[in-house]
Amino acid sequence: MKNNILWFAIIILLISCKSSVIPLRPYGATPSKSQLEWQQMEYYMFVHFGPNTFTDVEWGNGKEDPTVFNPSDLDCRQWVATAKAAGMKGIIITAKHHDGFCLWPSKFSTHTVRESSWKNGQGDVLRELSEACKKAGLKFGVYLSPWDRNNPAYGTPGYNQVFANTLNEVLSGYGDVFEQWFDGANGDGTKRQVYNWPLFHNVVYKNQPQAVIFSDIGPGCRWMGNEQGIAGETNWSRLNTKGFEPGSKAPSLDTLSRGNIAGTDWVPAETDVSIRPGWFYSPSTNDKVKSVEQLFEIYYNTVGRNSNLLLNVPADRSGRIHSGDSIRLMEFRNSLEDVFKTNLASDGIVTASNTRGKSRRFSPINILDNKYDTYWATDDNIHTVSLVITLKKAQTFNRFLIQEYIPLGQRVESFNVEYWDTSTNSWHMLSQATTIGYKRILRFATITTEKLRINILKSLASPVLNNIGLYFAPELLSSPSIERSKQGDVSIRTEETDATIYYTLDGSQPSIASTVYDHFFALPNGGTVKAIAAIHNGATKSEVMTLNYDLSPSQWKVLVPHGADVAKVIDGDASTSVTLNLQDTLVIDFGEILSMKGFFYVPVNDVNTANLFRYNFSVSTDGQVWIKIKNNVIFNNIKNNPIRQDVLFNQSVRTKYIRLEPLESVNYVNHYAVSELGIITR
Ligand code: FUL
Repeated sequence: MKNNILWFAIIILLISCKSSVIPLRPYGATPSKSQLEWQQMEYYMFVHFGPNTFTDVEWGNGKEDPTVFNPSDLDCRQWVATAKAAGMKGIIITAKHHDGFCLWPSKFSTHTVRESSWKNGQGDVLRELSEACKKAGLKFGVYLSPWDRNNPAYGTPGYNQVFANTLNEVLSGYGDVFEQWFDGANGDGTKRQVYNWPLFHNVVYKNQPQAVIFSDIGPGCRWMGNEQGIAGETNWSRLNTKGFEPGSKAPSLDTLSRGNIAGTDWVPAETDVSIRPGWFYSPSTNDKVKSVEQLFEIYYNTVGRNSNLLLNVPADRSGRIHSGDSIRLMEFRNSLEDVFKTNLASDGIVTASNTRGKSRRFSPINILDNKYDTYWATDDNIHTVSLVITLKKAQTFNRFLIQEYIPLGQRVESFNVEYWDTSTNSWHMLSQATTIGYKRILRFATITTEKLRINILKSLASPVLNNIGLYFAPELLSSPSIERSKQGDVSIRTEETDATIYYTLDGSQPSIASTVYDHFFALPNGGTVKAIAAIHNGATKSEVMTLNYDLSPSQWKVLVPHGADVAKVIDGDASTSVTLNLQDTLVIDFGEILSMKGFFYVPVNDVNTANLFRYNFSVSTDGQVWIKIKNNVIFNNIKNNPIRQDVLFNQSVRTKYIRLEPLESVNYVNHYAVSELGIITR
């Protein structure tokens, strides 16, 4: 009896202790199960593939001959093996891009693999890829462009049902789809379609209820607002979507990159960016695959800023991922693993200035236990709080990783990290930042310390953190930069102190046996410059920087418009630009007759700038009689991806003058920007 009373008392005590901790309620909108799983994928592959791969354009017009699509050696298992070896968790394929060409034999189109020469019209890329993904345990996702430049119904209400049928066909025929990617592009201004988004979403929900729907505004995940691989430094996973639509009615680019602090819906960010300058494969970009250094920058600016990273690696004309891209991906993965394999804080002791209900369940030690679902939290009224991590011994690091437990919402608005300096016996600031979200990584100069303090400065509700890590990233030697003046003089620079620059002009890879750069050199007629920076006699080398030059504009003059500034368009310096009125035609005099294969336009590399979108282009040998080579054409995808645009002519033309007539800027405003205008003769 006595024993029973004792047990009863213990149970009552336990119950009362437990109930003294107020349950932790979610704050605001929270992720669904699929959104959480999706967020944990972090990094996956985009593959742009289709007729554009063979025609060397970024946007096909839908009139291309389907027989151009003819990969000689298509191997989706090779894509999957590459993605897997790169540490990616899935692949999203452009099943149908703006040209309307379907990579599967769709019943609802006559512009498909069935009409191509590939496998005598018997092939199905979606079948091969979905099966290869399944076999290798990678997730499979689908990009479908509602904008269709081939379908005759496009621009009429009937098209919505055609698109819904197409979507249904894909989502019911190829197994599980983790993400349905809807491109927001809607016509090139000539034909517009009012999309029936509820209809499209219902097709997804019916066939693939777990799929995360991507668009500018979700509902599953949102576009980050640029194609450069940079998420907002402040990045909320919440967004106000009411009253908005994908495409031109989407929230501002700034809002897309930052989210809304008090947003009503959970619409986390996904950043899509290509490993090459364009989205589709082009032989001309084989030497422009992003460097490991650039990929790291992208990783920190996306995954390290609460965004998933969708890295595009286009398949080439053989139907495989080009060796240059796959080698780069492996180099990147190895370096990434080297950095993040050991958490230098893992054996540290953590104390907090507040722990929810003083309960073990919410103890700060949970942030170092490597388990996703255990976390530290504070009492409800505590929004400003500090954590101190004392390491077993002093550690040297330059990366700080922190995670909020997002199943309970995103809460932290700002925080900083300090380190203990034993020489002064005081705390010093290491880094400060705003939001955390699923994952935040901070970079700073290498430091050695045994004590660290994390101060949550502002939070919308009691902070809930589940992970903290400290890492050391070896400094990479950055590639040199190469510039050529208007006169054609090339100079090469490095920001690395004590580094030597080596370069070649014959297309070969530079090494420490190549020419040492010590002075600018003349390259007025163009050529290929490849350079590296190296220290310690080549023991540490940067990646190769390559620049291809054509004729230098040394003798050229801008005839109209007038004004001193306008010479910036031919100064050989892409960092300078001029803004002209849309009425201002640009005429350049080469001073001699040249044989041109095409021209290039360098826009300002900023999505908010009014770059040129639609134009006419003419040539003349005497400045009187003009031949129009391009009439009312557009620079494809220049709004979202404002990079150099190379326009090749069907045949070479001999000319002394060129004339660029602007017709429309990307933002429909009355002016347009030009960084450089040049010619292609090689
Ligand atoms: C954009 C498209 O216009 C590009 O061609 C590319 O597919 C990119 C991922 O989305 O909206």
